[in-house]
Amino acid sequence: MRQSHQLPLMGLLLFSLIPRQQCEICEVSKENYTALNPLISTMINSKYNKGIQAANVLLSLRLGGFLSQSQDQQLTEKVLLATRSTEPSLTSGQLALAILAVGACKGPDGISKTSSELVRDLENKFQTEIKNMEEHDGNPLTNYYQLSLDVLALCLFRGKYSIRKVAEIFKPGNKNYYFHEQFSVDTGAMAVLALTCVKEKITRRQNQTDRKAIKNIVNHTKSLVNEILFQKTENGLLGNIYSTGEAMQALFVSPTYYNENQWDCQKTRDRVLAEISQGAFRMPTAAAQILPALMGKTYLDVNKDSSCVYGSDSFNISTQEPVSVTPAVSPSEIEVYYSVVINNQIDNTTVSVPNGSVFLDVMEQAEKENATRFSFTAEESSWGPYITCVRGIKANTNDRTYWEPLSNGKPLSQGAGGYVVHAGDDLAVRWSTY
Ligand code: CBY
Repeated sequence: MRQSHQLPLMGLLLFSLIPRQQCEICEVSKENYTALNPLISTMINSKYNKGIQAANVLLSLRLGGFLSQSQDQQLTEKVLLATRSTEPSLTSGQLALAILAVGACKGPDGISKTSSELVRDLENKFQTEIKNMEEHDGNPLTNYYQLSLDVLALCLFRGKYSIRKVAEIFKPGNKNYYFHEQFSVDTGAMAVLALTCVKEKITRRQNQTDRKAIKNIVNHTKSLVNEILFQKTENGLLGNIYSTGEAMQALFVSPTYYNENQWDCQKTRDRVLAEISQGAFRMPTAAAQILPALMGKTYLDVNKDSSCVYGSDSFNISTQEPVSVTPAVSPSEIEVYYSVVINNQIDNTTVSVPNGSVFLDVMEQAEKENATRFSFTAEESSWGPYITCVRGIKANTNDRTYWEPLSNGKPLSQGAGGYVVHAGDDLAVRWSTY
């Protein structure tokens, strides 16, 4: 064959060799980076009183290459200090996130002594999660989102875990993927990322005995990808706006498990961009979880580069204020109804709060007026306050119980610290099982 004929053929061959993954990722183009400004300024300008909450943000900004060297140093120190000082009380997923964040961009060999000690601690915490499942009807200490983070961090940073156990516990259909029988897209997405990491690692090892585990893991991943796609909404979101970022990452890493016509990545991306401009991501964790996907990155890229790319001055963020769409608090007061619902017993009251108040303010006001009937405690989570106990009754993961906040009979789609109440709202916290 003459060379001129060979060239197009070679081109065709090369084209067919380009991994399909390339076609599925639809990151925001450089010209549109300004659309990401609100996310980045929200993350950089937050205070992070509890340093561990900066882990998600550090991970995200590092993956995107948005930090200057000094910003990187500051955030890393914050995360490390918080991790070291609170390590025994950290949940497994919090520790896993800290390891991912601190180890990001360093490469698996570049991790410091501190990080490898943290990896050992994570191995223990993961074991404790599994032991809890064995002793409490399959319920982990935390949840499958955190167990997935654990496996991901152990897989990326040379931690020890049993591949067989992973293949066994992450079986699709397991109750831990569901809350109220509804598939949790966040949880499924994180599991896909973890399982993909494990699969890639054992495939490279070419160990005969791992064959069966690989087969199981591939099948689990396929099912989870299908469940995620099943939660695609009319407007392009995967689950809801807060699960979409991580679900996009899950779909980026598993392009061979679905057809091109099953997911319109551009539509999803454009919807997310529209929501950014509406202020949906004014919580740093929300911003942190959406940013990597918009940059075409996934948590599996955490140790792909051997050094961090530091942001240049062209990305000037410090001058910008975080987007705030909270309505200006006017001095006027509004009245809302508030009840505590325990089985069939309802205890209600009417409270008056300043216009612009959030659900938690209502709970505090009710408690102030009657501490016996409306006492409660909340813990600060990376998504804001999480209600742990009302009238002395405590949420417990061993029996899948929790306090469910409702507005006009519907579960809140945001936490108690984020949901702004309206005059006449019928608010409640209900003792529930998920
Ligand atoms: N992170 C975690 O461990 C949390 C994992 C997560 C799947 C998480 C959502 C997803 C994420 N990206 O972080 C999660 N929620 C879980 C596991 C849970 C359960 C917590 C108990 C357990 N087993 O660990 C539970 C009880 C089912 C739950 N979430 C309850 C709630 C309600 C708040 C309850 C309370 N007592 O305060 C609430 C408000 C829903 C409701 N009305 O009952 C809720 N969650 C919401 C809305 C959310 C979203 C937050 C969105 C926002 N803008 O505030 C969420 C992102 C998240 C946090 N939950 Co849960 C899901 C979503 O909408 N996409 C790891 C750790 C290291 O940070």
